[in-house]
Amino acid sequence: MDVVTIGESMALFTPDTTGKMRYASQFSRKFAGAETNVAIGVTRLGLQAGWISRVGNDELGKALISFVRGEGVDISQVKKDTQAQTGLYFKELRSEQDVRVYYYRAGSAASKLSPTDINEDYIASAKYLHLTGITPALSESCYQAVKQAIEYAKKHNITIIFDPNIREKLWGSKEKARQVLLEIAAEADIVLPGVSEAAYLFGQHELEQYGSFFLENGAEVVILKQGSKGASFFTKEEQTFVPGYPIERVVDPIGAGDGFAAGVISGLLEKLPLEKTLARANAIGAMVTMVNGDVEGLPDIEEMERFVHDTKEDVSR
Ligand code: KDG
Repeated sequence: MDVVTIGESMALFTPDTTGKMRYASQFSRKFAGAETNVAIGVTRLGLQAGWISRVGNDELGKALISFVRGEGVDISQVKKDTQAQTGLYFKELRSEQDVRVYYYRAGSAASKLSPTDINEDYIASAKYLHLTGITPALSESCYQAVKQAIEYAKKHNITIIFDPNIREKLWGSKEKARQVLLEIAAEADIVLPGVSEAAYLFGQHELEQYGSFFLENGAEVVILKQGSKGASFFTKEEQTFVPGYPIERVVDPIGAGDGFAAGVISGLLEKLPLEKTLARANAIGAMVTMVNGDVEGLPDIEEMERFVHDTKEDVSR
């Protein structure tokens, strides 16, 4: 296994029309969740990913497992819960600039994840453990499951990559969110915050300072995402900005950060230098925004290379 991830995936419903969702009567049903978005992203790039989770033993849970398995992700660590349901998530596209999400996931099967769901051998079989700040926000037992996974990863020298993915709707209090997210960031080797997430965790500062704060907090590599502008990486020795790929028409921005994370993981596993890794991550993040759905725009290697090549051609013409 190249990467193992832990978290909730949900059935995603999107109105077939743009505008206020209250007027929508036709919806498309897809599946999404930050961690499976990343697992699917790295699988499309030719790597092996595994997903640890729980789904309801219901129709949507069964369809969700089939979908993720169909994308080539290992689902051997996904349990079907007979006591709780698969969570739901609605994505309202009011306009291209105004996308809103609504969760129906409190008490879901995935929120019942606990340390007993984390198999030490499975974590030890991976090169990377991918974590997001969403999972510990779901419940106390999910937070404990994440801590258990970190303990196993440390024991077996598995690289931990952490995306804070702050979802205020899931955290009861900002203080609690900050405390838990900084605690996990301190355990991670690589952290992937967005600028607004860095500001949420450390207050308003210059971009360069965010790099230092996360390094001082314990990370070895900090990758600060700056949307379509690009991203910067910070290590103790170096800091570099890598420009992004501005997209003329963003169809759906949700999932771009997960595509970016998939690009980072695949670049690092291919031993690309950090600058090339970030260029790849920027390209994949941009490609995800061009398509409706969290995972539908994730490219394979050829598609990604064609996108990068064509974009460069456009610039030089
Ligand atoms: O990053 C995209 C995710 O936000 C989306 O797939 C839903 O996992 C999700 C969440 O918890 O917000």
